[in-house]
Amino acid sequence: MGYKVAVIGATGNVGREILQTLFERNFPIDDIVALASERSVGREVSFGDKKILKVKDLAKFDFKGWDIALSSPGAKVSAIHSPRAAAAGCVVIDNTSHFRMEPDVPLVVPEVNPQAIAGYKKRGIIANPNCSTIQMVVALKPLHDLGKITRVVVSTYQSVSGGGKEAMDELFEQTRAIYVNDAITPQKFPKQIAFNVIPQIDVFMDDGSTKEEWKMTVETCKILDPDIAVHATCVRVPVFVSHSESINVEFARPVSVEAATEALRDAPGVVVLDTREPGGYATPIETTGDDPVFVSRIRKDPTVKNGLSFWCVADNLRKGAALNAVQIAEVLASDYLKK
Ligand code: 2RA
Repeated sequence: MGYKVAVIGATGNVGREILQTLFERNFPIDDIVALASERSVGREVSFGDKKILKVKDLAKFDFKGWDIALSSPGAKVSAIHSPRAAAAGCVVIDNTSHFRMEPDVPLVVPEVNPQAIAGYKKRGIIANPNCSTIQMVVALKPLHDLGKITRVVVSTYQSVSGGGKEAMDELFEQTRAIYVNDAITPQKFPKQIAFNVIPQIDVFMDDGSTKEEWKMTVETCKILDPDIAVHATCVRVPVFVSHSESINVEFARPVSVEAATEALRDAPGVVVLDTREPGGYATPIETTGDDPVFVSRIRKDPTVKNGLSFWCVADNLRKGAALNAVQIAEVLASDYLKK
């Protein structure tokens, strides 16, 4: 016996990846529906190799009798429809930023805080964290268990797919325009993204940081430990898929490179790729389409008392979004909504 599953925002980058991930992981499904805004109604999306789903109108959909919704439309759409689905008895795994910091909504990365899933009973909603946070906390968790992390300084190199399909099209179009000498007018990004890097993701906050940077700080504290200080600089780079991060960690206790490497090798969801020779590290190209969080370049930071630095790469559409949401659904199904 399986579940009745709704995928909201089914035509977007993450929605399509959720459908693919549910299929690949053989999630027990009795019925599946693809939902999106009115303008996408009737469009077709694939569920696995053989099944095509015709998109239905989210605004008119009645969630009564549906078990789980995996939702990734915009935050404003989620604000309306996630509580509506939850009120009808359908547990929502919400991939937008809207509910993440609400105290009665669990924010979950299954490798880090699966116990928090139980909190879904309060609102019927579980929030999926931001992509850049997810991959970082998967790597930080075994290190925190080892030496108690006190401070993290992270710089990100985020792919354009984090900004949606239009952002990917903009990188493609700008790259083409440069080769044929056409004019470039940035639209989705604040500056030219092709052959460039942009130190701004999301809007600016009052303190000069951006909202993406703020998310990395507050979400890490909510998921992993409220006492960890996190300072982030988030940068968009002309890469289509997979985010990279340079992460510097300070511990309460000394942690050797060997112990950190061993803990990371043993950690769920982490693959260590670190041979200290040319090419002996992960890059976005070869991690795209893969599930794990890849960790490379693990080394001592001799400028602080107990410091380590490392490099971390993951497919932002999979572990950073769809896979994490499906993993939450798997725990929900096996531990809370048994059929
Ligand atoms: C980005 N983190 O990469 C965002 C997507 N959630 O733009």
